[in-house]
Order: sequence, then structure tokens, then C-alpha cells
Amino acid sequence: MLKIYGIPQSRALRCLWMARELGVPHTNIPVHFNKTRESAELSGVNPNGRIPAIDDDGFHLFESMAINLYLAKNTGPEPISFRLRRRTTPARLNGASGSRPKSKSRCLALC
Ligand SMILES: N[C@@H](CCC(=O)N[C@@H](CS)C(=O)NCC(=O)O)C(=O)O
Repeated sequence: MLKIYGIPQSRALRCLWMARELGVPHTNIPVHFNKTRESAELSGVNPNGRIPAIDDDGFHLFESMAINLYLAKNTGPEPISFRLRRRTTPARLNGASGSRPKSKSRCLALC
């Protein structure tokens, strides 16, 4: 089962919320942001010792937005995943390129 590390009073809330919206079964490992370095389990999942991080049956990932994109792409009902991908990918590409995409459809063709 998907494990989400981090207390809800942190950026882990983004991932907990996303998992709940998608209806993904998960368990929350409530590592506090003041105690991240003390959690051996967390450092096995995120060597940077930051929350949120996930362990999805051995697949480890950190960074809240990367986790949410992973959840959108790989879990939940396909129509929701597709809609989220359409909304988030242009913004990601725009941020990465530092310039405004000429058209949304051109941007979507790259997805
Ligand atoms: N950009 C990261 C930020 C992660 C981050 O800074 N998390 C904080 C809690 S919100 C943390 O783990 N702090 C503990 C530390 O840096 O030791 C994300 O969005 O996941």
C-alpha cells in the first residue's frame, strides 16, 4: 500500500489531499518536520530527509508536486488523471522553459 510520510501540518498535506481526492488507499506515516533526521524509515525513502515522501510498494519519490503528478498519472480513475495532466503539464513546461507556451495545443502535443 502507498505510504505517505509527513504530518498533515506540512507540505505533506498536498499529497494526503491528492490521494484522498483520487480515492487511492494509503497510509500516513506522521513524521514531524522537526524530527525528519531522526526517522531512519524516512531517510530510507528520502535521503534528503524531507517530507513529504512516498513509498509506493518499493517505489520512492519526494517533492510534493512530483508526488502529486505521479499520483495523478498512475492512480485513480483515468478521466481524472487525464484532466489533471492537461492542466498541470503546460504550467510545468512553461516554468521549465521560462517562456510562455505559444499555444496550449502545441504544449499538449508534447505530453
Ligand atoms: N519543495 C519541497 C519542500 C519540502 C520541505 O521543505 N519540507 C519541510 C516540511 S514542509 C521539511 O521536511 N523540513 C524538515 C527539514 O528540512 O529538515 C516539497 O514541496 O516537497
